[in-house]
This record gives sequence, structure tokens and C-alpha cells, in this order.
Amino acid sequence: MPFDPSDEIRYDRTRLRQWARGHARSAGVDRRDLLRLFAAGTAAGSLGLGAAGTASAATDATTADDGAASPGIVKPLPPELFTIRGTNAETNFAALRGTGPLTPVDRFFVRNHTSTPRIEAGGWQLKVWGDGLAGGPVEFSYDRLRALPAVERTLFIECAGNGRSFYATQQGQPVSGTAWTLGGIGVGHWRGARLSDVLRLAGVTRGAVDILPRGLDDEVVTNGVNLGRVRRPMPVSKALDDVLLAYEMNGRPLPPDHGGPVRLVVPEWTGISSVKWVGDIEVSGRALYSPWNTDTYQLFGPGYPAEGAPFTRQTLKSAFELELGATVPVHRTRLLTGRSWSGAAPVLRVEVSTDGGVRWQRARLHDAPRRGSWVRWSLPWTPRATGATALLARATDATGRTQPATAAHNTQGYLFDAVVRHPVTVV
Ligand SMILES: Nc1nc2c(c(=O)[nH]1)N[C@H]1C(S)=C(S)[C@@H](COP(=O)(O)O)O[C@H]1N2
Ligand SMILES: [Mo]
Repeated sequence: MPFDPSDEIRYDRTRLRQWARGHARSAGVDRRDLLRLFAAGTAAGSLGLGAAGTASAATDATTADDGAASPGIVKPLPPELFTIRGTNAETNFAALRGTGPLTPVDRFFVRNHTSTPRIEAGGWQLKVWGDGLAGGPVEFSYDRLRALPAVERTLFIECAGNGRSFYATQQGQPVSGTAWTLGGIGVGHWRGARLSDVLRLAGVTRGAVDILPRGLDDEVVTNGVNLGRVRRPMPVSKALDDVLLAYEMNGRPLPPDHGGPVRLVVPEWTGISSVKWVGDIEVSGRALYSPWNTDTYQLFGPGYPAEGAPFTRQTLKSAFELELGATVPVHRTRLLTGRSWSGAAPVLRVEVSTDGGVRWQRARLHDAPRRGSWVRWSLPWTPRATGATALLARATDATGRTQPATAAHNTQGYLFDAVVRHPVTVV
């Protein structure tokens, strides 16, 4: 069924206007600090990447750039599986070749604003509070959460900045933030309680408008401004619809790097919504704001209104399970493999070009198209001439949308959706 984004867009636009006019609380962060930060980022485009055309800086716009050599991630990060980018670890897409529809935990990307905290399930509690509840705060222990009816879903979590580096390398446009290629996504099988059950048990009222889940990881300091703990508001309508409080990933207790003991998993929405290490959730009768829905995770730039354009869903992308710049032997048939996904609807068709975009062939799909997940695909290829070329893959989803040749630029490099030219050399 085609997706109508107008409600989500209207929601976020209203929130942003109210915030910009100063009607809103900024939940502990001084509004002038945010405006200062925001102005610096959009005017100079200098929070992360430097000059146009470079895509080497490794910190995100909201990540403290402490120059640390090793990110605060618990699991091993062997270079075959991951590329380290500041406090984050990007999945090498080539390492997914031969794996199933789920991303194994040992190669699932990690996006940390600071570092992974170690939190024991036994001592963990979720506090639900705020004026959108009928009564006072309600606390849920890990055991109480696990005793609620469990649901299981296969869903991707993808960073809004996934593919960001191609704004610079493919379109020559400067952007700030972590220079992901396409490995800022993973598909997990999540098991957890419904957030709607927890909110109902906590006494959510009809007057509730927004919820604000907050992580237990360290406060985020950027350019000398303390933004507080990671938190991004969400409308109650989404929270009551399909959001999970997940405590298992791929059949095992949720690992520390992915938010253990408990995280949110918000289907199809941008990765920042899926707050890890969730410790409390405010339920409010008023609009809520945080730096993560006002100055970052908004679209700014020439094509957008001055106050920014909101987004909630992830876009459409395709990636080959092959190193960028791979060398392949001439006259030898190989099976090209990859994956495509969309935040709007299941992916129905994938086409591949092995000659830089002149001719296109339908790839074979290996998974049934499903919302919130990806499809694996393949196409045999026998290179006939030596030299440099580009492999391209483009997906079409059930809304009828096909990946375009160029992505619409925004200064923070979110939602890259263009067909990526994957360089290879035939020898
Ligand atoms: N508490 C907390 N939640 C968080 C983050 C964070 O730094 N702290 N990063 C967010 C971002 S930007 C993304 S893309 C996803 C990444 O999830 P993963 O590390 O499990 O892949 O977690 C989100 N939830
Ligand atoms: Mo992200």
C-alpha cells in the first residue's frame, strides 16, 4: 500500500516552527547554544568534513571530536568486517556476502555518539513519566518487561547519514558528518515488548502528544556545548503503532554495543529514533524538542526552508557485496551480489548495470519483498574488456519510486538515495 508521508511531515514541521519561535522547552539545552551551533554548522559546513570533495573526516556533527584512536565499542572490530569512523564502526558490505538475510552481530554496524556503556540487566530500570500520563512515574524492571507479551520482527536499523560520503565523491558537494559509504545499516531479528503495552500500563492519556526516550550513555558534548543525553522525540501515534522495546537481537540477549539490555527499535524510521540503552521515557501533552530533532536530523540547504525540513523515514538504497575499487579478472564469470532496501515500502525490483549505466538488466531477487527489511539479489557478470568501469544497482520500491541519478543535497548529508557508481578494475 502506498505510504502517505504527509502526517509525519506535518508533525515535524509544526514542532520545528514552535521551537524556532521559542515556544518550546529545549529539554535542558540552552536554545541560544543550539542556535549558535546550528548557524556554525549550516554556514560553514564545517562540523565534520572540511573542504568540498573530501570525505575523510570521521566524526558526526553531534559527536565529540576527541581524536580518540579507538572507539568505545566493546565487540571486536577486525578490519575485514568493519571500517572505523571516529566513535563508529561501519560494516564492510563485502563481508555480508554469503550471509543470510540477517546481519550477524559480529558485523552489524555501530553508531555511538560517545561510547558503549556496560549496563547489567538486573540493575536496569525503565522509568516512564510526564504530564501525558494519568498518574505519577511508573518503573519497569527487566523481568517485568520480559514478562509482557513478546513480539518478534525482522527490521533494519540504518543511520540517516548512511551513504553520506557519496555527496562529496560522486556529486562534489560538501557535507558535514561521518563519511559513511553504504555500511551504516544492518538487519536484525528483534524480540521485545511492545512500547504501546508499556505506555498503556504506565497510564498514557488521550492528551499525550509526544514521547521522549533517552539513553543511559554519556552526555554528548559538541564544540563545547553539552547537548545532554541522546534523545529524540517521537509522536505518540508512532509510539503506539509498531515500536518495540527490544531485549533480544538475532536470538540472543541484546549485546552492549547495540543498546543492551534494552533499546527501542522503530520500524523504517531513521536510526537515531531507535534509542539504545533506554533509561527513561517522558510522555508529554506538549511538543517536545531535543537537538536531535531540531539542529541535527533535519534537512538544511538551498533546496530547503530556512528552518529546515523534517524527516522520519529512511530512503531507498542499493549496495554491492564487493569492496569499492575491487579488482576482478577478465573473461571469468562471477556472481555479483548485493542488497536493496527502502524505508517507505518493500523493494520490488533491482536493476544492475555493469557498463557504467548504459545497459540495465534485472537482478534475481533472493528474498520475498518485506517492509522494513532488505532483499538480497544477484546477477552473473562476465567482464569482456580490461580497464576501469563502474557497477551500478538501482532499486524500485512498492510505492513506484526508483533510485534517482542524483540525490538532493542537504548540508548534513542525510538520506542519500542516488544510484552509487561502484568502481571496479578489470584486469
Ligand atoms: N543512546 C543512544 N542511542 C542511539 C545512539 C547513541 O549514540 N546513543 N545512536 C543512534 C544512531 S545515530 C543510530 S544510527 C543507531 C545505531 O544503532 P546500532 O549502533 O545498534 O547499529 O542507534 C541510535 N541510538
Ligand atoms: Mo544514525
